Amino acid sequence: MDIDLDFYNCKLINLPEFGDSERGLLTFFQFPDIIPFEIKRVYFIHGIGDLSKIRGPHAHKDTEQVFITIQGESTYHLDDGTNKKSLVLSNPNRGILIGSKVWHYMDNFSKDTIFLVLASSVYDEKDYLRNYDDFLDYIKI
Ligand code: T46
Repeated sequence: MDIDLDFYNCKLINLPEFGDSERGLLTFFQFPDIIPFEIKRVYFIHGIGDLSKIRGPHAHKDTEQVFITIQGESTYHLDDGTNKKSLVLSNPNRGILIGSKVWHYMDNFSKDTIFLVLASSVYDEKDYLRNYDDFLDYIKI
């Protein structure tokens, strides 16, 4: 069951989990019933040596992404140009869908953090809004 995140273009997604603490847990995701877009790209962030650093910030014009903190902890900050929300993810059975046109960045990592990202498009720098004022102008269109 998805959990209402109550934030523009974003959603919390519960991933199915099978197994137990002896054999280990199996978690999966697939399109279309769990991930709401066809996955065109997967990347992951790991080896964060300086825990004061952030990833992002930026927004995407079209790309949607699901972030899963598969190990450790990370805080996800969301901003739709009017409202802001931050939430901590630390369980690999939960993902956050961050839709297009949402300014976002991640911080407060633990030293073992790995987060996996599923994206709806292949990498294209033209899809990025990396300047906050450009983002605000873009969402007015
Ligand atoms: C996001 C956060 C969490 C590629 O060549 N292919 C890719 O798929 C990606 C994601 C990046 N790159 C290259 C582009 C840059 O030269 O890897 C370098 C670092 O990427 P970037 O500067 O975009 O890193 P962040 O932390 O600003 O953002 C990345 C993702 O781009 C972004 O979508 O949400 O991680």
